[in-house]
Amino acid sequence: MPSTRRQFLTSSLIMGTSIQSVRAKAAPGEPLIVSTWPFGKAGNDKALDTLKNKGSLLDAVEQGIRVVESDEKNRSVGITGLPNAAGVVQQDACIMNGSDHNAGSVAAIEGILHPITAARRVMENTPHVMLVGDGAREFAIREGLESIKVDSQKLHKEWHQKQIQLIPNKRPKDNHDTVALLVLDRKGHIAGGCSTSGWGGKLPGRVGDSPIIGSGLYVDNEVGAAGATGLGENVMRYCASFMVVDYMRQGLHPEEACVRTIQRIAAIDPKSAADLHLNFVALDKKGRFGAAGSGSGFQYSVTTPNFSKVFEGSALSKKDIGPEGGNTK
Ligand code: SD4
Repeated sequence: MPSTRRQFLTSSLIMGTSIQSVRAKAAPGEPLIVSTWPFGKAGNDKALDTLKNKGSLLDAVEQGIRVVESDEKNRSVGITGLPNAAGVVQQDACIMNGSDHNAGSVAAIEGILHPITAARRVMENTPHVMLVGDGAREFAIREGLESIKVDSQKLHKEWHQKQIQLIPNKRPKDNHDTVALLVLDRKGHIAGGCSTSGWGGKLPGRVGDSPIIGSGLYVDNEVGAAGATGLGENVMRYCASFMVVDYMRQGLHPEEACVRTIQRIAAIDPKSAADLHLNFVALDKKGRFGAAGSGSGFQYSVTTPNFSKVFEGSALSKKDIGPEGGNTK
């Protein structure tokens, strides 16, 4: 696509579909919390309360995500999340701190109630960034984190398998969703985290984008932060959250950075727009925020001391992305 058309498309998307978020921003010096999906809002509110009660930036991220992980009605985050093809819930989570670029993550962890806390402990109590599988579970238990016997999950195997099956080309519509939660504090420092049970029906051992720094989450204290939800395979192959932050570094508004990232991926990827399943949220150092999805219906939650509400992200249709869902170059 010629760059003028691309520019027009980007600006018309921003002006047309998500004007609220483009105009809105946090007041200077006020905290800002942005998370994926309407279910992130309860997490945002908790994160804001944590900051108000003198919790640290990382406390705000962790406590906010714990609220979403604790919601027993949530079928995509926490221990009640979607199982893999063997009927077992394997969770992924990460946390990243902008000021020192520290990060921690756990992947394919089983039976731990708060993977976000496990990720934070990896960051703070080990020399590593990422622990996976049994090693991650054993570490979390040694750290004293709440756990259930993995066998008790397997008891629910039948129930879980009725909920979801591994049918690669016919994925049920609502078989996924990650909470990615980003926080900008009063001092202008930024941190973020992610937690998910991942793509429902995934192969046992499959790890998605959410615990991978730069893919499901990226934080740069000089610029902003971004988080992803959607089909992790399409996020990981592009380090997509890093890409969103990089567009913001070049001066783009967070919403525009999310749109550009989807367009860039769609230009390379042969899949149709609808099959990309890409959604991003972002905030920048100036207190601006935004989001975009490769299809319609991506909602996200934004909280400041003045408001806490759900916004619509810019929706890129097949037409917006280009013929065959790609090749907009
Ligand atoms: C994954 N990105 O495991 C996660 C799942 C998700 O919306 O966010 N779905 O691929």
